Amino acid sequence: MSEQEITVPDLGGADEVEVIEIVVSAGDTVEMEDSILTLETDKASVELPSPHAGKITKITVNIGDKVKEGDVVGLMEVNGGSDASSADTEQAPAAAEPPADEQPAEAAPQESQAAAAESAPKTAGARQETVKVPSLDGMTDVPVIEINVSAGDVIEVDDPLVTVESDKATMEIPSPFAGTVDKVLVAEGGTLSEGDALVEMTVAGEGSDGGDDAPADSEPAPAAEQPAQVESAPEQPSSPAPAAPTAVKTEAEVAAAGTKVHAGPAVRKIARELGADLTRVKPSGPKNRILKEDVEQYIKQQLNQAQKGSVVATGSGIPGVKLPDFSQFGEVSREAMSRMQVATANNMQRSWLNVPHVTQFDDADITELENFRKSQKKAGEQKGIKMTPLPFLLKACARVLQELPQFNVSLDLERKEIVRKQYIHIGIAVDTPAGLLVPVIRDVDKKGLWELAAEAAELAQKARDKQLKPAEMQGACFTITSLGGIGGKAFTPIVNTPEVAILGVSRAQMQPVWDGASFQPRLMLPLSLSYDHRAVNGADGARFTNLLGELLGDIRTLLL
Ligand code: CAO
Repeated sequence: MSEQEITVPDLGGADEVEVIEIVVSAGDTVEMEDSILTLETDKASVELPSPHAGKITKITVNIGDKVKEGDVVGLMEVNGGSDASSADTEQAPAAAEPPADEQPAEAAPQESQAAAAESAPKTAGARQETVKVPSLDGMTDVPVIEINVSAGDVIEVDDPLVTVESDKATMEIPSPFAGTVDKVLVAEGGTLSEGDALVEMTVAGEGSDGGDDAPADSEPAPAAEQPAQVESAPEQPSSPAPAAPTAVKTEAEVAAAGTKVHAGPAVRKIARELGADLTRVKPSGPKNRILKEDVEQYIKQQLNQAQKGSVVATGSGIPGVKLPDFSQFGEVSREAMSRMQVATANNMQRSWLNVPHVTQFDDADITELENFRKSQKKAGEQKGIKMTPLPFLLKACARVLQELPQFNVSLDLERKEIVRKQYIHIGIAVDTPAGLLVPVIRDVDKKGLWELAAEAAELAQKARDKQLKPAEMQGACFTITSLGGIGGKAFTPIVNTPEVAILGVSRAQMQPVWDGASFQPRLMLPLSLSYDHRAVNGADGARFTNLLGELLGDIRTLLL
């Protein structure tokens, strides 16, 4: 054992930085690279890692202190005899060290071996991966505003690696693999574009999320292979089929969930380990940063609550639902919800709690539409495309969105702005064995009925085969959820926020309709339009279904 000073390393040009978080205290045992402090400059927060493995004997700074390169921030007893070997190893120029995999194991200093083994625990089939930036929707040089992981972190698939912020959105880039972070290749304040290397990691071997069948490159796996996002997936936006994970988590998702939290990587790591949702933790640090103590306090509260009774938390200050012990009523069994089910549940609840829903009901007379559709059966057989009522609904809704653009918006309440979309992409809810998914058909207004029929069928099949890519589930302005092939008279679909409206379609039925002289048998299609009453008023809701009814009633008007 020898006592060593812990000093502030090179601060990349910054003169003085503020201590905003002290992660350890005297008596704590730490590993090399474990966080000791978090320091904050004007531009970024950085962690001060432990230079050795050992025991902290003293921390000589306080939160709020200003420190500069070389300042002593604490003392520690270093494990093993002389620490010179590790210090030498660390300070040796990188080029002088052979790459780890070329270094003969027996020649490596003991401490290096231990550190390597610990920072990258290997299981059978473990492999090295460089995670690269996925598609940023065409954006390049997007500033990195937060690094969410550090070397040595053990992470799961979809854990956020970094947060980037463009003019338009804040996005978290999730990990496509489970495993151990070996090296973070980006810095806060830097910029990223698609394909840039983010993180080097050791990916867990067979039997884990990042098994050998994981994709060889580091692009996010197709949705079906990726567990759904629980927080922002997803989350792509929420209901009715929001469960699909996304390559990056958008600001809307993050903001909708209140997930824009300020916390250093060490605190995030603790929160992950303890299963604490940081969006629910009350910050007490400077600039609303969440400190380690805040996470501990939150966990204590949760435990107290749990001891008082099993309560399903709903968030938003709404009292939870207390579950009884069901076994007192009869035999029960329990099974874990899939990640997709959890994500769908969260997204439904998020939308239901955030969006004041109103549902407008109406019927459209599709007698002529149906005659025309049936007349196209032969043509469809020749083309190998099945023409269902859905393409007509897509085309008619695209027209209504053009005529009533107040439905083609999202609300940005943080900035008190309405985001008007100059494109018409429509999501279609698809019922799959794994749950609801919403693939998106782009530029519906520019496509013909056959093209829409083919694309809808292809996307629905991909959804059922778990082959949809995250990009194929993003960007919808509006959603259609058709239960027409299944049944029912009407329902109240949940808006797929941040969209502001969704059309539910039930089963068409022959009905006697009064034409002023007699009842006529007409095929009536029930429409259920749910909308966000903050963005759309009731009169517009009725105008939407009126116009949709007119267009579906005489599809020649779609040509005008
Ligand atoms: N009224 C009467 N019949 C209808 C109809 C309607 N509104 N809509 C479709 N049909 C008919 C079709 O014409 C087809 O009949 P035929 O086989 O005789 O031609 C049959 O129902 C089955 O259609 P489909 O389901 O294969 O095709 P689709 O284009 O209508 O729908 C899709 C595609 C993906 C929307 C649908 O398969 C699906 O998954 N729907 C469920 C969506 C869902 O679960 N939403 C709930 C979300 S809210 O919780």
